[in-house]
Order: sequence, then C-alpha cells, then structure tokens
Amino acid sequence: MIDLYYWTTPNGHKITLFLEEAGLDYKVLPINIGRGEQFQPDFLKVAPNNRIPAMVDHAPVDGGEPISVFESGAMLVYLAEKTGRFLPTDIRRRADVLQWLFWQMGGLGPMAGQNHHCNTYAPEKIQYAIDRYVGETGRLYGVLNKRLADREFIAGEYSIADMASYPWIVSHERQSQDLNDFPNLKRWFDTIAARPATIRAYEVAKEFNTQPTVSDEEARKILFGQNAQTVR
Ligand SMILES: N[C@@H](CCC(=O)N[C@@H](CS)C(=O)NCC(=O)O)C(=O)O
Repeated sequence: MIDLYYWTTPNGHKITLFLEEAGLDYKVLPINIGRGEQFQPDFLKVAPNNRIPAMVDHAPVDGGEPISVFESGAMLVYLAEKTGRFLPTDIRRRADVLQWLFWQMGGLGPMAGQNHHCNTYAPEKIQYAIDRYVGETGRLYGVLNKRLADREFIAGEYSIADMASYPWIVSHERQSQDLNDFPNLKRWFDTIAARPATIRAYEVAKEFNTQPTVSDEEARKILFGQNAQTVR
C-alpha cells in the first residue's frame, strides 16, 4: 500500500517506527545515499530535495490518485492522519504533539546532524564548530530531559513527537552526549527501545544495510560535495 523510499539513517527510522507501530502494509525501496541513489530521476519525482525519507501512498483515504510526501515531519503527520493514530484530534493535545514534532524537525535533527558532521566527518576538526554543535545538542537533550520529568512520553501518550526524536537519541555517543546526565531522557529512551515495534523497525534496517553510510571516499564526495550545481 505504501512505497517507502528509505535508507538506514535517523530520518529513515522515524518512518519505519510509525509503520511498524501502526501495522501498515509497506514496501521499502532502498535509496543508498552513500552511492548517489538520491539523485535518481524516479526518486526526485517524489523527493525533490534529494533526501530520504519519502513515500507514495497508493491507497489514500480519499480513494483518489496516489499521494507522495517527502520530509519526515510531513510524512509522520500524513500517516497519523491516515490512520487516526499517534496524533490526537483534540486541539490542545494535537498542538502539544505538533510543537514537539517541529521542535525536533527544526532543532534536535539539524543540530545533531551538524554535530555528527563536525565531530565525525569533517576532514578538519574545527574546535569552535564542534563545541558549538555539541553544546547545542546538549542543550536540546536538557530541554527534553526537563520535559520528560513529569510525563512518560513527550506529549503524554506515545506520539509522532517521540518517533521523530527517538532515532536521533540512538546516536547519543556520536554526539558526545552521556545519557546518564539526563535520567528522564534515559528512562524514555529505554522505554521506547523496548517497544516491539521499535525492535522490528531496527530489524528492518538490517535487511538493507549494516554498514556506516559514510564508509568511503566516494560516499564523502556524494554526501558532502553538494551545492546549487548538484541539484537535478
Ligand atoms: N528534513 C529532512 C532531512 C532529510 C535528510 O537529511 N536525509 C538524509 C539522511 S538522514 C539524506 O537523505 N541525505 C542524503 C544527502 O545528503 O544527499 C527530513 O526530515 O526528511
């Protein structure tokens, strides 16, 4: 029913977390971003930003033509609305989930991504950049830790806000963060890690790739050599 354009990265995991929780029928179409498959014309028709994840729903609820969606946050909202799950309809609880979803999309994801880049991939280790992104990632972990002091999940019940943030906390060591410094976040992390759907989602990843995505010089060139001229 759903074609999922996917690779084994945090933004990809967000969507398999949802699909496994909801038990939706889906087919994974692997897009190896370390080999440049994000520039294939068929993929770009669905994902003009040449980034995974993206999807095509062949059975939208209005019964019409297939709907394609890119951007993981938009995909989570689409899937939540399709299934009526993990995003409340009540306006107060819905606003709460959405503000934390957007917090992840605009804050935790981009900052942790730059953290990975400056800490791990940058050929020159620039201390200012490392301190900036490790510090900002730590600040965001602190915000989440505080938020989770008096509730089990980010917006009360398990929701798309949790699914968006969890995969970025999985790589906490690479971000130079110690979860023992954030006890509420650690408890939340361990709770989500133990969910059967989470375990299944990360098993799905292993069917497609078990290696680091940035494993060689070719991958570095493809992923870190992009500019206005590489847009296709
Ligand atoms: N804001 C986008 C970010 C997507 C993104 O950065 N995806 C990465 C993998 S996690 C990607 O496809 N990178 C390919 C590239 O850099 O060429 C989302 O949340 O969907």
